[in-house]
Amino acid sequence: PQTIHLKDYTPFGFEAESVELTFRLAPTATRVLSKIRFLPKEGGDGRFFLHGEDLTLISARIDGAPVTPRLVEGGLEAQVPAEPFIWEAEVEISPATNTALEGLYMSPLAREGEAPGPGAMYCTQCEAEGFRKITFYPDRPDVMSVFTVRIEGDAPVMLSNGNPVERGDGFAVWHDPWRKPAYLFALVAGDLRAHPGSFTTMSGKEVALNIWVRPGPDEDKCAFGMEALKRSMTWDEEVYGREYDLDVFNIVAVDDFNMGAMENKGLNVFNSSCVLASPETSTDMNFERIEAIIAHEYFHNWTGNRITCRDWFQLCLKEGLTVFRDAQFTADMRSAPVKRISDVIALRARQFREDNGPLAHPVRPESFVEINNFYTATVYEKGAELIGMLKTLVGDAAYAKALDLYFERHDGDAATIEDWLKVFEDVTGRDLAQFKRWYAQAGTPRLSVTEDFKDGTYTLHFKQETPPTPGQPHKAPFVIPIAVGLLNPNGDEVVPTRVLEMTQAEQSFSFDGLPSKPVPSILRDFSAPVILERASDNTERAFLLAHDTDPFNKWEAGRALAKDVLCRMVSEGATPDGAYLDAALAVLRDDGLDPAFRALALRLPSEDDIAQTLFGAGITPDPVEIHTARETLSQALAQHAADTLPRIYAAMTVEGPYRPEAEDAGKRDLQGTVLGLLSRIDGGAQAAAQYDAAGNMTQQLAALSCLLMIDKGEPELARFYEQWKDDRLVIDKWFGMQALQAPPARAAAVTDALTRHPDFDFRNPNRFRATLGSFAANAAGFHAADGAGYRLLADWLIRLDPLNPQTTARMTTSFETWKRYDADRQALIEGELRRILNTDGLSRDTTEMVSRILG
Ligand code: B3K
Ligand code: ZN
Repeated sequence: PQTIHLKDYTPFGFEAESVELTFRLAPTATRVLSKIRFLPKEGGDGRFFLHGEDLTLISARIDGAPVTPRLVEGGLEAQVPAEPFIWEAEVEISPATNTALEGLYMSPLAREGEAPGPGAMYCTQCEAEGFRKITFYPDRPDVMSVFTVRIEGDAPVMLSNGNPVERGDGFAVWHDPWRKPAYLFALVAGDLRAHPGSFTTMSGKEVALNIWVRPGPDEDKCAFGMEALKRSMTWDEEVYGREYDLDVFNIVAVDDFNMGAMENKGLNVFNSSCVLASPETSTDMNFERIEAIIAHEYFHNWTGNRITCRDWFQLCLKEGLTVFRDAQFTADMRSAPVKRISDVIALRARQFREDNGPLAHPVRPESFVEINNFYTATVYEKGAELIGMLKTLVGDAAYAKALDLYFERHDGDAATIEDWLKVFEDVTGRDLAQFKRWYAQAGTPRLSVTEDFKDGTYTLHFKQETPPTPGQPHKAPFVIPIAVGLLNPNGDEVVPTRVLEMTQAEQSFSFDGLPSKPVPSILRDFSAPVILERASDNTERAFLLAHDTDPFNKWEAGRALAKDVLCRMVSEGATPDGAYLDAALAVLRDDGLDPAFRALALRLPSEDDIAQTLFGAGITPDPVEIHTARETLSQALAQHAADTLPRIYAAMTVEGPYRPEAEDAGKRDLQGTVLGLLSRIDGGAQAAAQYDAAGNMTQQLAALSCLLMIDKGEPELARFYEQWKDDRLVIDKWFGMQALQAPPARAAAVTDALTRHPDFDFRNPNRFRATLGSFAANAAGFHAADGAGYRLLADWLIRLDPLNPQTTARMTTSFETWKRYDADRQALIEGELRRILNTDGLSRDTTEMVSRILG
């Protein structure tokens, strides 16, 4: 397979002035007619190449005269005039047999060899390079055009981008006035029902909003998504001054989808798990995630659609910025500290893991084989961290000005990271050359710090070092904003938060006029995505947990304490540390703290996090020992807090009807945490009672999870299935929790049995991820010493790859940490990776991923 390089970028030689598409829908023989007006560009090389994949070319014409283009690898070439011309083509495609869920496909997927069911809908996914599976086209984001789409078929609802123009018997016509790249194209057709809404924009324009679902129970699960959409629209007007720009905004829920959702212009397509919600079937976490994803896709209308990317190397231009914006939105809607802490937990779990393994790559990669493999935590989440650092460095006012300038200067453009940084340079007069290294150098910087105190002056000495990553042995220093505050020994803040700007490999910062040696609170609000290394002890950590005024660092102190205790339990056979148990109990009892914060502070670091930390400290982690240590510490905390648990459990009861709001959700979260501890001492009595009484999915699932945790819950699992067997999103949870929570020694067998369940359709990405993805997240089970876990996952990846390369490739990342483990486990994993790689006809997607993981 061919490697594409950023440095090879060249513009396309033609302008695509307008695109007219006609779809004649038929499950296995859809005809797509295209009519495109191309203008040769000044200085272009005249080479006319159109991408195309899995297309049957029926006919082609240039200016009305039939032509026979040359079919080449990945597309076609034709001789074209030096003047503007009209290209026409007719192709045939087969949506009903498209299991890759890229291009035009049908959902639910038809059983093999059968026709799609009567409820099946047509649906598209084009980002990144799926449009070339629909028709021949210059399928690259810098080719933007105005699309008119005519859909012919018998579906009651037929949608595309933009505004509706005409609707008649058996056809619908849509026109999108905004120039857009092909990856934002979308078409949906089927028997769908709308949950309608409307929004009046800041300039008084009415926008018709719809969430489209299949007829039936889903119709009652749209209200929350609709409200979240309206709140997103208001927020983007108020905070970024961005107004919506079409007469309609449509969202469609689809069951078969490779990711969360897609921001197609005016026609967002959502994985049904990321838009449908009801109190009975969705957890608080589901509600929060749905709200965030709806906001994210909506925000893309300006950061992604109105201003798009020049090429796919610039992906973080739209994704990092849009993740940053949706995080700001969630912080405003809910609790800012809780959102920040949750995001950092996720960043460390996914991005630090990626950045410290064989798949490490810069936020702006320099080469790829398959771009779908680069929709990563690094591009998205680290990309968002870079925006946050930039905002910290230039300040809020300059950030706002720079964004205004960005929208003004680049509206309608396919832009680059250089364009993005330039608006900040122009607004602030700052040189951002060093900052740009964050986009180019991979790896998580280690920031170590030592201190001294003399004559009232307190000095922090920082040193930064970024380990080598694939293809990048040496790194130049980054500019790192380090937010610092100082506390005196009584716990009062003596120096409020100040941002230190570190630019050198080693650098010191002093604070004078201090009566006594302070306790530093460093990297407040997690002001940079680095690993902070500082010799500290558990007394100081407990002190910060009790006194730090920065909520993030307050939580961080508790987490560092727990991690230190767990690591010593694993590596030195230490027993649960009293300092930790006392500190945790104090947090639990502190009614002055937000319940959601208390829940976060009581959650132990994940097993994977501990494995990563041990490995970083030069210790080979044993997943089973880590699991045991974590269980032991939880058990000790349960006993230590035994007298307090019933009181807190009762105090966190939420009265009245279910509301997904942060305040109620926080109480339920803490109550669930307490229930977990209680279950370790009451044999599951309270959890069983909660299960029976639960009136919402949050509490029902929390209770079931507590029972599974203590290896009980067999009857509840059966009842759960009976109750929910007709709701596929709830049944995903049923599959997921069994695979995730199975005791390590039985996890592979339990998961294997789940894959034989009649409801396991491995071609549905949600079900596949719920089962195999959850299993791989069951660290001790997945890493069972006999290798059964590795084999099970590899078997299923090999089976899924020919049908759905994208989801297969994504899930190979379960193996990305293999070099952390002992020689036996490494050999077992390497064996499975090689078995996957040697599979005949392995997709380009999976080949690239497995090769990179093997290194
Ligand atoms: N832009 C899409 C992701 C497309 C993934 C293609 N493999 C969703 C999002 O980030 O909003
Ligand atoms: Zn996005």
